[in-house]
Amino acid sequence: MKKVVWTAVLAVVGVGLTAVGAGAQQPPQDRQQARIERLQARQEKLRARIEPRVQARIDKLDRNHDASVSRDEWTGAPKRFNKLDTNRDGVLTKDELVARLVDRRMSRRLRAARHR
Ligand SMILES: [Ca+2]
Ligand SMILES: [Ca+2]
Repeated sequence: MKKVVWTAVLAVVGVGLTAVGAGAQQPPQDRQQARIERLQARQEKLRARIEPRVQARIDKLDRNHDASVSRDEWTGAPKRFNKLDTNRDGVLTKDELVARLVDRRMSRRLRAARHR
């Protein structure tokens, strides 16, 4: 009788441990994918937060109202303009500025997650 009870207990514990183990044993690539997706969601949130601020700054500087900031409209340091003008076309657009700002904040986190 006692032996039967112990066998039942061990079986239940065994099943329990297997279930716990299966939960924790998500394949590494799935965990990595989930982490990257979380970071991408955060990136989207960051973009949504940054965009209005960039737009406000462009509106302030954009004297000819062509939705971009040319070199002669720029009031900051020329060196800074060059850094921000990532496609080197001589104007700063909202997309360009937002992409750069988001990228600068996120790229380190994303890179770290990909190489984990
Ligand atoms: Ca302009
Ligand atoms: Ca540009």
